[in-house]
Amino acid sequence: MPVDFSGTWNFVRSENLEAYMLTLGIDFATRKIANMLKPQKFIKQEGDVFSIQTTSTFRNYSVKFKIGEEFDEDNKGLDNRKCRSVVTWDKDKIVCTQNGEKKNRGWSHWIEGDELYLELRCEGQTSTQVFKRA
Ligand code: VLP
Repeated sequence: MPVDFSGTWNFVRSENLEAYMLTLGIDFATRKIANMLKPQKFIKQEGDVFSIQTTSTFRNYSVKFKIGEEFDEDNKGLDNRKCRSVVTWDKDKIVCTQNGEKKNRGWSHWIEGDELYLELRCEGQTSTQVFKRA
């Protein structure tokens, strides 16, 4: 059975978000707010088509993609840099490569038990976020 990411996921904890945001050039005030947030993720997976909505009291971010198909990503409300992104399967992980100005930028999602993991990568910094199924 292939993994199904669909569902509502509530923030549990994050690691190293500050360093990740610094590599993206996020300003001081925004970082202070972002570090306090407990975002929710709403994921819809239909075959190889995904939509991921991240919501918070501060800002929201949505992305839609099909596995293996490149798409333009604007990162609006995050660092606002445009990327050419693509998501692929690596066993039971989905792995996004965000090609653009920042080197080695991307993220991965996977599930362990009832927890959703998100690893955010940019230029040698890695931040991990953990969510629990609502
Ligand atoms: C930017 C860095 C905080 C901080 C400023 C704004 C949206 C995979 C992927 C969907 C993400 C989440 C990015 C979090 C980076 C914070 C506003 C936070 C709420 O998720 O699920 O593409 O990239």
